[in-house]
Amino acid sequence: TPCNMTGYFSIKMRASRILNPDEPDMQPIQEHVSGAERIILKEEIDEISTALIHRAQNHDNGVPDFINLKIQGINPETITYVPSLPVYLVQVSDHIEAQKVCKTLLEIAGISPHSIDHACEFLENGDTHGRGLAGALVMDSSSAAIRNPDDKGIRATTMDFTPSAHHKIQEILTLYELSHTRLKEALVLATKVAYAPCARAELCYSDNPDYHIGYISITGKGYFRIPYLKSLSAKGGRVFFVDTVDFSWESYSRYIRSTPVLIDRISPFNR
Ligand code: PML
Ligand code: MG
Ligand code: MG
Repeated sequence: TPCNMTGYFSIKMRASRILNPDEPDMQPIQEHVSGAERIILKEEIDEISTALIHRAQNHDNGVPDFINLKIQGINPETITYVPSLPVYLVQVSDHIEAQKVCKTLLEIAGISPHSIDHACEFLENGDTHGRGLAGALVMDSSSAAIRNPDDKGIRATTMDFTPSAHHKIQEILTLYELSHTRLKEALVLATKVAYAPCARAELCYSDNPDYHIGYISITGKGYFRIPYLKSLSAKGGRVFFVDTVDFSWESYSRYIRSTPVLIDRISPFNR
């Protein structure tokens, strides 16, 4: 397209599986297997497409029978460039200590004790049906009111590092021996969410049963990575805390889902 002058493309992969293929009377149910996305340059399309399709077919959640790959040019005027949140590698020795640090950080971020309790409870036990949510819960920082208009979580998408910031983050992750963690993708998501209108903080426990590391991110402060944050039995997921005043679901959800955000500078890592 004529407006795609920076040459950036959004590439998104979703893989799912049909749950009830042998039930002729029932609508087939698509179960999510994996998803991933990047914002890349034209010359990377072949390589990244192959990598994402490979990823779709090699996930712990199982073998998909439906893979959707979407590639779309991005209008450069719509891109927001931001620095990554500074990363703090918090050192704790167990789950109790991790929970304590988590609550202190959220209080510093101005989240009410009521909202903190609700968020932790939700990530521990899931919704009223005991399910983890696909996507995030959006919660009022003071009243704990849920802002999602339906019972669906919201997924933050359309975000990445620029190629040079990507190179830099790989270098840092290698230096800190963190290349094999989920930090890189979590940092992109947390950074985008921290720059949303009315954003105040985020709490994340991995939804992967074997991964106990979680984080708290605070707008204007950083990404606080906390080992043992998630108890082994917790459902996991994400809560995005937002301010009451001037909050509009329409503009918030539009930003979270579709504003392209590129991290062009890597802020410091701190131990
Ligand atoms: C990390 O810092 O290692 C990432 C923690 C959260 C992982 C969330 C996920 O599983 O997607
Ligand atoms: Mg996951
Ligand atoms: Mg995830």
